[in-house]
Formats: sequence, C-alpha cells, structure tokens
Amino acid sequence: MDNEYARREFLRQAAAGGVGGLVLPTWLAFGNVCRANQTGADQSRSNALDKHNQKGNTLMAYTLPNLPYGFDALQPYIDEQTMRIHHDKHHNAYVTNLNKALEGHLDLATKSVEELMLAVPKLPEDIKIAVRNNAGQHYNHSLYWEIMAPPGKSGGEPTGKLADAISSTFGGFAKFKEVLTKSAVTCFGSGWAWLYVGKDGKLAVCSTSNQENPLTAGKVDSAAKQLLVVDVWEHAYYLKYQNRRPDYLDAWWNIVNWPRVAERFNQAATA
Ligand code: MN3
Repeated sequence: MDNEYARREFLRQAAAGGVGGLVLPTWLAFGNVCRANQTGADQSRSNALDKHNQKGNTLMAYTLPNLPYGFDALQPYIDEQTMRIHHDKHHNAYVTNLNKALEGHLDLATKSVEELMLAVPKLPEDIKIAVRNNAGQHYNHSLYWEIMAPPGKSGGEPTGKLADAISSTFGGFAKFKEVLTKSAVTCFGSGWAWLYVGKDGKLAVCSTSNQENPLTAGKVDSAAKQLLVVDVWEHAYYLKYQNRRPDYLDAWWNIVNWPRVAERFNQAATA
C-alpha cells in the first residue's frame, strides 16, 4: 500500500469514526503527499500516518517534504541562505496556509495534492483562492527540490530515451537549453518554467505565472507528465543574483538532476 493510499484510507476511516479501534487523534500529520512525483528520497522517507500530538482540532493534511540534500549542497550555484529561507520559510508557509485553508474540510484533506489542484474550480469560494495558491506552490516547490542535485551528481546532459526525445523535439540539447532558458528569463513577474510531456505525447516547454503549472493550465493529463521545473520567483535567486535572473539560470543548469528527470520521463510514458 503506498503512502498516499494509506493516508487517504486512514482519513476515510477516521471520518467514519475510528481507525482500527484506536482512539482518533484530532491532530495528525502525514508524510509527503507529492505521490505522483515521488523521489527515491521520498520513498525512503518515513511513512504516512505519522502521528504527532493530539492537541487542538487541526487536521494537518500536508507536510513540508525534507530536502533530499543539505541546505548548502547546491553551492556555489545556489547559496545556503537562499535554500534555508526558500524551503523553511517560503515553502513552509505555503504548506501551513494550505492546511489552515483546509481546516474543517476533511473531504478535501483526503485528496492528493494533484487531485486538490484539479478540484480548485469546484471549491467553496471562501477557500478557493487560498487552496489554489498554496496547493500550487506546495506542488511546484516539491518538484523543484526533487529535480536538483548537488554538483557531481547533476548538470551536464541527459542520456538515454530522454536525450533522444529532446534531440528529436528541439533539435538537440543546446537548442532545448536555449528554449527553456528563454522561457524562464522572459517569464514576466513571478513564475516557473517547465519541461513536460504534452497531451500529444511530445515534449514541450512553457512558463507559468505565480502558482500555475502545466496541470492547472490544462497542458498535461497528469502531474506525472511534468518532468522539470525551475523557480523564477525572485525569492529563488535574489540574495545571490539580485536582479540578474539570466545568471541564476546559467548557474541552475549545473545542478539539474538529469537521472531523476529521465526517470520521470520513463514513468510518464505509462502515467
Ligand atoms: Mn519559490
């Protein structure tokens, strides 16, 4: 039983009055919910149904995933302070605010983050914007951490089927790099740039604003088709690069975790 299934099954049973005869704790936290995009680190991370304490009445549906490397591990390309603030403050705030918005909505708390993002148009008006913003940001950041790795385990070019698909779609890796960089650098305001497998089964690049992603923009069938993302909100680079987004992009290519992106590509074929 995978973590996500366990999480939802537990919540369903909890909603029905109890889990396996246990007294139902009213304050719960669950493992990482980015199931569709699980990394090796996610899978080895502690399982769902991680009971914390039983104070209050807040259902903690989503938790901040740990980084799969140290805060200083991406140096010199991304500095430690940026990573600490970005993960512990920014991403953490999205998770906290998402849980806050879902208080009293057990039906929504049982959803995966992917299901939740797709449910946004049908959500009650009083929580719609908060859930849209924070669920999107939680998802996007989780994927961003996942597809980076420390120097020595990252950078260069992909190999195998992903390399072949990049070559046939974009006319080579250098051309692809140019297209994605341009998309990221020219994204107006805060946003993200993506590599994904579109509904036609072909690789494509796009940028999205704020918390949007190809899934919420209707460009992919499932979150698993989103292969790679780079955060171009200023908080991702401002401390080290100030206004020089192109310099951040140049640096970022050195820490792309191509083996992980290739794995996502292979999995996307059957997702
Ligand atoms: Mn960010």
